[in-house]
Amino acid sequence: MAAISQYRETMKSILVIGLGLSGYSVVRHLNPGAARLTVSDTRETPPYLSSLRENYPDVEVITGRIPMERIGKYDEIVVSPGVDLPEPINPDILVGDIELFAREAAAPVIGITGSNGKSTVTMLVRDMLRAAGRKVLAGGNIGTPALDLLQEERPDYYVLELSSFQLETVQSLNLVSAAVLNISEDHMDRHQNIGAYTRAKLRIFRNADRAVINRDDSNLCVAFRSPANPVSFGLQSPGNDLDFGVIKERSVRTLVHGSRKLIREDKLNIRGDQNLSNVLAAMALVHTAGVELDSGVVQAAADFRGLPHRCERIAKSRGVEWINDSKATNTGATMAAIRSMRRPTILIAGGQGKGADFRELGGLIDQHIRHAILIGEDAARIDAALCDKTGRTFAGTLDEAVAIADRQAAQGDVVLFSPACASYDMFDNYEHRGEVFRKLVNERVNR
Ligand code: UMA
Ligand code: ADP
Repeated sequence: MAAISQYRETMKSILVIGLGLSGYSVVRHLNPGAARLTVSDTRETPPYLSSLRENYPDVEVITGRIPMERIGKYDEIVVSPGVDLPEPINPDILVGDIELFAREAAAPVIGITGSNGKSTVTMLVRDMLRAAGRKVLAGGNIGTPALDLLQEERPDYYVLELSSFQLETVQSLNLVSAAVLNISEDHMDRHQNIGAYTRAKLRIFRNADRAVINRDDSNLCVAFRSPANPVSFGLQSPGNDLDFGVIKERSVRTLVHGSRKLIREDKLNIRGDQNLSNVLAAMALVHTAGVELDSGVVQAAADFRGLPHRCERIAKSRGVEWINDSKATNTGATMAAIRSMRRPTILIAGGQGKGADFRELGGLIDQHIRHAILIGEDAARIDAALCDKTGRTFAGTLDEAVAIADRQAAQGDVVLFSPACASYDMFDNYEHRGEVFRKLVNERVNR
């Protein structure tokens, strides 16, 4: 007995903050037999509480605010992404799940961050590498916690979607190829300002072998100073043989790597300039990770059909197209969606604005939107960003918004549901919001 308690005394003591997907994956990874674990969560009933109690009854759980004096007692603190710490914690002992992953990953890792397009590019890269015959595991912010990937057989490549929150606490991540797709305001309720948010994103290039950067994004100029031998992508001709871009010949756009033509825009299944950028970024990542862009790999990009809730066409009825872009949880995504619409558009937007500045989006709505239907907690803030003559209606529920859109829409119009906001005021998450929209639209158009 004495030996066991002595052993426990010498075990590292670790505090895991947050008991959602990441926190629970950290517990599984750290294996409570090998470390003294405490898990804390400010929520009274965090998502994995009952699983933890059932599978790891010896792990101490603290719900509600953890007393600050206790925090100093741990050897290491593993914080879940997005958790607002009550006080700054010594950065030498503060890590996240991605840092733990980086310490153990035994295959090359490709990393993707940016304000928008991360999931799309992560899936494109996965599909392209698989088409090249490589074994690939993808995860991270996209939904499968990175640490869960370590439970599987070692792949040829890991592909990680990384959020600004996850990047804040990485030290030893050494990516074979890393991309920042774009920077526009997001999570302003959590980051001090856009500068702090950008700096968190740019941490992806620390120790990276190669950097992939969007040269169309003026917020990313500073990234070109990365020591990781940058390769750029953008929607104009690349102008050299290293970079990726687009050339236009007799009004047909073609994606190119230097002077090599890769594929025509009209051969791609996913549409809009934002997706052209995404495909170019994915190609640059695959190439810089050392995989040849042969015809099979390029075809995999062309075959990619896009993910649900991202400018997804869900119905066409009486000449009106309905588009579900529920994943647009910030203004940048909604602006990209509006710009990609080729027909008169009715927009449904609103939700929780996360402290965003809606002025630029407001200007674009004034220019391009036939009628705006505003929902959710921050509807009035979007309304305030519109000029007086832009038609708009407030709706109390999504059901009401869909009914108004149906009345407003004429043949040849598009109804675009692109909220520019988080969903938590009215829904469980963006997927729930998108599924509710899909159901409401189907009920309406199939009547
Ligand atoms: N929270 C508290 N108190 C706590 C712990 C959490 O209030 O003690 C709140 C915080 O606002 C926190 C939120 O709950 O941000 C979610 O925390 P969680 O521990 O439940 O989150 P996980 O289930 O671990 O999910 C996280 C990512 N969530 C966030 O970064 C907010 C998931 O990304 C990711 O898929 C998952 O890890 C696996 O890696 C989601 C997301 O919304 C999709 N990401 C943001 C985005 O894409 O914009 C960054
Ligand atoms: P993320 O994982 O960064 O949230 P997604 O691929 O899930 O990115 O797309 C989220 C939202 O951003 C969707 O509304 C989608 O239409 C939009 N989007 C996708 N790619 C881009 C891009 N390159 N620029 C701006 N918006 C984009």
